Amino acid sequence: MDKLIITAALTGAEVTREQQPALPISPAEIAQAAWECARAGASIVHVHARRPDGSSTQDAPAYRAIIDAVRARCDVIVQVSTGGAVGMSAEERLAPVTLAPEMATLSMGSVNFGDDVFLNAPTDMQRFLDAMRAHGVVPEFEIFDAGHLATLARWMKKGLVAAPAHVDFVLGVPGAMPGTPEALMYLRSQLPAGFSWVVAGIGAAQLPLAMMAIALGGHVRVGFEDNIYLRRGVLAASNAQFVERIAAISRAADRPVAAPDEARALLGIGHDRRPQSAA
Ligand code: KMH
Ligand code: ZN
Repeated sequence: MDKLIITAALTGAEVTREQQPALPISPAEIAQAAWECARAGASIVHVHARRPDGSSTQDAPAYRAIIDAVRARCDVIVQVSTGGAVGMSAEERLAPVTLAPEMATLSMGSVNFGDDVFLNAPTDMQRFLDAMRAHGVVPEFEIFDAGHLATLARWMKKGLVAAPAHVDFVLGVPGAMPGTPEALMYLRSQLPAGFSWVVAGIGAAQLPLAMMAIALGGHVRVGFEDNIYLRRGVLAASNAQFVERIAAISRAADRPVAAPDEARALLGIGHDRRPQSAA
């Protein structure tokens, strides 16, 4: 089994300081959180940019400031969001990809998102993939629902994507696939050969699904974007607290945790992963 890659989703687009007082917002706060998480065993940080007032932005300079601040503190892989916040245009959401980060998320379809709709039109998704390829960015395909994995399979048939590639099962968003063991097992059963996967369980689903991933050979995403509570009714003090817990469970299960360069090797960062037909 590969070493465990832990992703820390530090900020997200929706969580507020009112809900989670330790939420990192400024580039310096995000860099501090990234450093703490890296020290605790994270090899990837998934980042969203915020304006000083806490509102979400996909502006390239805001992401530039975050990437530079993180780079100055540690060697963790910086994965930018192209999901942004609900209601943003594809144009807006694409901006951080122009900075050629090591990784970016690519949502594989539309889904209800609480009371909102997270819209991902097929033509926009294709545009995101093209932009990532053009800038040498490794995509993490975000799977919120079973149909999203079917879309990825169609992309494979068309020659747009080939193994090895990496997906994130985001489970427990109200309106999408539930954060249950059965949902994870189904998605895993449908994963194309040669793909790696990470699970991001939302809210109370975070810990049980993470433990399943450790046992099954998947990878784990934790952090305030997905969950603000360490346990029922107890807010986490930091993103790193989640990472520490997962690293301890994984080591106890005899599965060592990947360092950033080991995660780069596992994810093909620094290698050309385009299918031959697209190279
Ligand atoms: N904020 C969500 C609507 C991503 O980062 O790629 C989308 C999201 C996914 O967070
Ligand atoms: Zn995100």
